[in-house]
Formats: sequence, structure tokens, C-alpha cells
Amino acid sequence: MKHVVMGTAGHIDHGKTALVKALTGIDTDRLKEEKDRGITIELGFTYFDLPSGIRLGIIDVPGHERFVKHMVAGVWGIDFVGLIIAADEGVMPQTREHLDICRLLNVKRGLILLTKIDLVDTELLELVQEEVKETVRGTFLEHAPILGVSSVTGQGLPQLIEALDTLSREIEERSSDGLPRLPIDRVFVMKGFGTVVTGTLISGSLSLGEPIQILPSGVEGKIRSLQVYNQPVEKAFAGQRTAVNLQGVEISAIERGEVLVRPQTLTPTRLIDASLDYLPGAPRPLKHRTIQRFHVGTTLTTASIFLLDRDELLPGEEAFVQLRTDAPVVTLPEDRFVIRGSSAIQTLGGGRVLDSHPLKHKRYSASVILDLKVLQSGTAEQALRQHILRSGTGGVEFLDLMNRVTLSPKTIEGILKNMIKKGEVRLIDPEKLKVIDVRQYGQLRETVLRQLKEFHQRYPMKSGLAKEELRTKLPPDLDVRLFQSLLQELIQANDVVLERDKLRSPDHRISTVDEKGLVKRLEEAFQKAGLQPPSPKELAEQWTEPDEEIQAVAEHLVHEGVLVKIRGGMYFHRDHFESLKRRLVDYLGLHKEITAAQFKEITGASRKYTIPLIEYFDQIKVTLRLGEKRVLRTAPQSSGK
Ligand SMILES: Nc1nc2c(ncn2[C@@H]2O[C@H](COP(=O)(O)OP(=O)(O)OP(=O)(O)O)[C@@H](O)[C@H]2O)c(=O)[nH]1
Ligand SMILES: [Mg+2]
Repeated sequence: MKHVVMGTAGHIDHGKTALVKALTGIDTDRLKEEKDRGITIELGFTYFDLPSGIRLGIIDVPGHERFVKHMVAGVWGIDFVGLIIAADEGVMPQTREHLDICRLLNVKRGLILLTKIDLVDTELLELVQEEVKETVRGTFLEHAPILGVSSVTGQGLPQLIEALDTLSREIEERSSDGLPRLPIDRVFVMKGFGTVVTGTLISGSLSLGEPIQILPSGVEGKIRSLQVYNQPVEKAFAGQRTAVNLQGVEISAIERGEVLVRPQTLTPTRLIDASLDYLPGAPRPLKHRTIQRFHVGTTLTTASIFLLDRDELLPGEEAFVQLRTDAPVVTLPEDRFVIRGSSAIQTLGGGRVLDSHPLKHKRYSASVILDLKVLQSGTAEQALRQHILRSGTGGVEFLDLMNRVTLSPKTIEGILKNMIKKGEVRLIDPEKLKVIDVRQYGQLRETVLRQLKEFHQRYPMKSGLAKEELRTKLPPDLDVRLFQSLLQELIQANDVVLERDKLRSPDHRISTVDEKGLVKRLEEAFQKAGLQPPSPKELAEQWTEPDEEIQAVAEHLVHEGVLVKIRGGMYFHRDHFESLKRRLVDYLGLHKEITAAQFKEITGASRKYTIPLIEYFDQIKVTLRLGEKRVLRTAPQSSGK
């Protein structure tokens, strides 16, 4: 069965609720306060079946200016509006405000219903008709049918039903393959069943038993039972008025204005990029950073409005804005919102969400505006590509993309896989379906090569750059996996050489840049010094060369295996070191043990060198220290004793 939802709209007391009752037999004003005061306060819900078999849901809204926030929540899920104007009063302030709200929320179709025609003569009726036509000129209702009805006499009702049927047949059914989203307009407890939430399922579908999450509070639970128009169903579809009985959710944990979603799909946001339409009737220009009421879905919060390309927005103008909301909200691109004054409460404007998870923008940035233009006028697929490109070297994952475009998860997955296949993006993480645009990847590759080159230029005497050090020179949001695979690729292509944990350009060789012949001079100096070598610092002073450079050459020679570096930054020529080691092993083979004094004698060097040396032999496990003596670590120690 096809479902269509109509919302009422119009000034207080113009006969909205009475007309709904005349059509359906149901009085949607249920509250005692509503009955006592004769006005509608909360949204009312009912339905009836049209002659063609379409089930028409009706959301009856309050006309009182104090309850416009409920009206906004009600309009969010409707397919068309019935704008109600009492024939004896004509167009009034909330007639215009409700019309503005419907327009801002992108209601596309509707009917104009002149009520209480039993109270006026034809002359007055014609006058009102003229006034109404004038009011809706240039809006989506410009060519809408205008019907006169009386809820008291029943006059015009058959024609109304026929008009509703015609319009409903023309309304396209919503697709149910998007993410399920149900903005909650009521929360209550049903005795014996627990928490129930209701709302219009604006996209996707919900099934019995499936897990759900309420955002932004984050509470999770399960669907125990589902009702569409008071009838139990196994599955509810987009466009249907739905009541969800929740298992595992306390009523105190959630509230109206939240959104019911599937777990792990949507994330609340406090930053929104949007286009804002500032109403011609707004009393004054809107200044940058003004705080106003922000209505989206059934949610009401406040937002600071950042004007991205100007300092003030004049009535009747449209501009790109960034909204910073006071409380987290759940929203997606294409969602419509309304801005109302925070002190003098009046509808000021509204607009369309372009990006629900943007970065904080710099104002007056040409590239930001360009981006927003693509999001504003491009297709959803173009927006998707834009987000991937904009995510930069950090890449973007599937879950994030699901929150930024209106495409169904399946469609997003399909597009991503196709882009991977075509080489337009690279896969960083298969599990999260995290990708990076190839242009960003290419830039990253260039950055790595440039960093290496710069490093060699700055430290010509260093053999290369450690991986971790290179990583600190790259963007901080770079995925480790991407970094690893990028290096792998560069090494395989021989654009980078990995040698003993250091990365270098293939053409970088210390010897080729060693114009002063320092490598050779250093080697000779250590060869000559035997077991009492100079420190690099002493050499630097002696030769009046930069300390840093000599140090780098010494490190390079260690790297090349010419020098041995021991604790305390002492370097020995490998020849002398190896020969000392042999003598030490021979001595121990003969005498089994050695004291520090005996070792000093073997070396013929001063304590300054011998203590670090013997400790180094302990460290590299040639010797083992037993009290004041050392023995060979490899020799069987118990045999002789
Ligand atoms: N004579 C006459 N009176 C009507 C008609 N429709 C409504 N009324 C009366 O107008 C008054 C207001 O009607 P409601 O239906 O409550 O008006 P409403 O637009 O729902 O008001 P709010 O919800 O508070 O904005 C009631 O006293 C109705 O009986 C009609 O067609 N003819
Ligand atoms: Mg009412």
C-alpha cells in the first residue's frame, strides 16, 4: 500500500484540527490543555484511506506562534502541505510564517484550503481568494488548487477528498534503500511494553528485532515491535508514520528531538556547512557569528552562524555559512533546516545542509567556496569524489563517507570499489574501506622524495634518514599503513634505498659529497691512534672543521663497519678493536680470568679507555663479570672447578 503524508499549516484557529476531524473522524487534539484552551499545542497524527487506496497520513500542526517549533518538526517528514486559511479572516501572520517554513524546508507540493466558508458570502470569499493568490505568488503553491470547505456543514469535502487523492497519486514514493533515520517526535511508555518512540521514517527501512541506536545520546537497543498507523508490521518503510517499541532503552535515557538510526552508521555533528536563504522579511541584516535558533528534523538547538564570504547577509540574500551548533545534531547533506530568532522569535531563514562533517573553515577562502559550490550543485557522486579529494593525505573511510553524502551504503561501496579498480583512489585499509585519492597519494610520494633530498642537502655527511624521523616530516594525519606501503613501493621502484634502517636517495653517497676527504682522514687518524683514539670533538678542534660534520663522518664510518663505537661515544678503528679482542680471548683461554689491572696491561692504554672497553666486552657478551674479575662467557665455567 502506498503511503503519503500530508501536513496542515496555517494561522491559529483557522480550522486545521476541525478539518482533519471532518475528514477522518479523529480529534487529534488529545491533551486536556488543548481541549481546555481550544488550541493545538502538540503535533496530532491520524490517517485515512483515499478512494484510490492510498493511505494518507496527516500531521496536524499548531498555529499558535509559540508552538512554531512543533510545527517545524511536523513539516519535516511530510510529502505535501494543506495550507489552511479561514475565509472569514484571510491571510494572517502565521499563514505567512508557515508558508515560509514550508518553502525553506523544501515542501514541493500542496493545496490551499479556505475553511469556514459557511461564515462568508461569495463576495468576501472572492476577495480572500485574491489575497491568497497574491500571498503565494512566486512560491511552490503558486499554481496549487484552492478549495473552499466547511467542517461544520461538510460543504466542499467530497471535492477536497478528490483533490487529495489526485495529488497523492502524483507524489513519488520515497526510496527505502538509504540509511534508516527516524527523527523522534514523541517518546512515551506503553504499559507492559516499555519505551515507544514515534516519528516519520524519513529514509530507509526498519525491521522487527533489529538493533538500533538513538543519537545523539548514543543509547542502543532493539526493536521489540513496530507499528505503522497503529497496525503491527514486520517492516516499516520510508515515508511511513512509525511507532517503535524499544527493548533495552529506558525512557529517561532519551528524548524527543533525537534520531533513531542503525548502530554504527551516523555520527552526530556540531559543525555544518550549508547554504542559507535569509528571508526578505527579516528585520535586519544578519551579522557574522550571530547566534540563532536552529531547527533540523525534530531537533531544536542554537547555532552560531559564520558567514564564509561576507560580513553581513542582507534580507533576501543567500550565502554559504558554517553553523556551529550548541548541541550535537544528527543531519545529512540535503537536509533542510530553519533559522529562527533567538530573542524576538520569528522565522528568519533556512537552508540546505551541504556537508555535515566539515572542518572549521577559514573565511574568505576561495577554495572553500569552490568546494561548497560543487557540493551545492553537483550530483551526490560528485560530492562523494569531492569529499575523498578534500580528505587530503589522511584519506577517508566508508563510515565517514556514509555521513557525508545521501547515497545508500550499497551505492557508496559500489562507487568506491569501482574507483579502486580504475586506479582513481588507493585502498589504505580494506577492513574500513579507507581510501585516498591518487592525486593526494601522488603528492605524498613527492613529499617523501623531497624530504629525503632536503635531508641529504642539509646533512650531506649522514648516510640517510630513519623511517620514524621521515614520518615526523609528513602530515600528522597520515595513516601508518599508507606510510608503510608507500615506502615499500618507493623502495621497490628503486626511488628510495633502505640500508641498515636508514632511507636514502639512490644517488646519495657520503664519499661523493666528501669534498674535503674527511672520510679518509678520519679513518687514518683512528688507525694511527691505536687503542687511545681521539674523540671526534678533539679532531674537529684540531682540524678546525665543524664538530657536527666530523661526528657525522664518524657515524658514517661506524655504519660502514670501519669504526666501532662503544659506550660514551668513543670510537676505535675496527682493526685495533678486533686485535684486542683476540688477545683478550687468548689471555682468558690461558688464565681463565682477568682483572681490570691485567686487562689494562694487555691494552697498554689508560684507564680512561680500558674501563669502557672491558665493560663493552661484557656488554657484547665476550666476557662475564664475576665480582672484580672477568671470565670468558662462552667457556664452560664449572669444568675447571
Ligand atoms: N463555522 C465554522 N467554524 C469552524 C470551521 N472549522 C473550524 N471552526 C471553528 O473554529 C475554531 C478553531 O478550530 P480549530 O480546528 O481548533 O482551529 P486550528 O486551526 O486547529 O487551531 P490551532 O490548532 O490552535 O492553530 C473552533 O471553534 C472550530 O469549531 C468551519 O468550517 N466553520
Ligand atoms: Mg489545531
